[in-house]
Amino acid sequence: MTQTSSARAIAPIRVWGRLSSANVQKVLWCLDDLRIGYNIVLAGGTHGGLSVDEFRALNPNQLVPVLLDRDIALWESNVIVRYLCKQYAPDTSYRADPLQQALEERWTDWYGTELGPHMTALWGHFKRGKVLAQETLARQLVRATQLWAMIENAIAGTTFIGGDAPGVSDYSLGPAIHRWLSINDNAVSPNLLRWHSALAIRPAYQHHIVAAPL
Ligand SMILES: N[C@@H](CCC(=O)N[C@@H](CS)C(=O)NCC(=O)O)C(=O)O
Repeated sequence: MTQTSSARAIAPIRVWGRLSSANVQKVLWCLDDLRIGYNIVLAGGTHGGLSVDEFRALNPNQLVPVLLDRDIALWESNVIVRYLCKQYAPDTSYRADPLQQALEERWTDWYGTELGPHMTALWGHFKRGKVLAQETLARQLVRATQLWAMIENAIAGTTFIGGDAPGVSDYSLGPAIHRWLSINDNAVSPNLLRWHSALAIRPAYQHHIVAAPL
């Protein structure tokens, strides 16, 4: 199935992915939030299509998302989001000062290595039937709570991680904060709630993340 979004990029961009994947959601919410036109090719999960030679040529890892721009295939969701911000929104979503940009983007890499593995385990437990032993679950929740508290502190006084407008880390962590608040209703983190509300009023976030299929 192919669907077309609003146009802005010069050459049509194509994205391969499935709508339930957080890594794909990052890319789609970024594209639509920045009003970059693209076509989506549903792939992965029940859509299949990852083990054919044509797809392997796009991504030798045989994983989604893949983004094709100007006939060049990019994979790794965070790399794609960085590219889109820098290429298509350098004035709003990517800082000219490399140090300021690095400060913002720390959270993207940090999420991948520190918080992401805990979120994968918790999401699997609560939503995908990959049930954890009670003790493991308790440990994962404690550690995830500690790590989310770092972002809670980091965003005191700013609307988005990127400042006044969403930046690379808002796009890359967007699916995760929604998942965290979905599995953890007792979150008493005013800054995380405020940040999530600021994301959730954006139509692209609503569409690709709040209304995403499991
Ligand atoms: N580090 C990669 C991970 C990509 C990845 O693990 N993709 C998963 C979906 S989240 C996938 O393609 N799984 C196989 C499938 O969906 O069939 C990224 O951030 O893009």
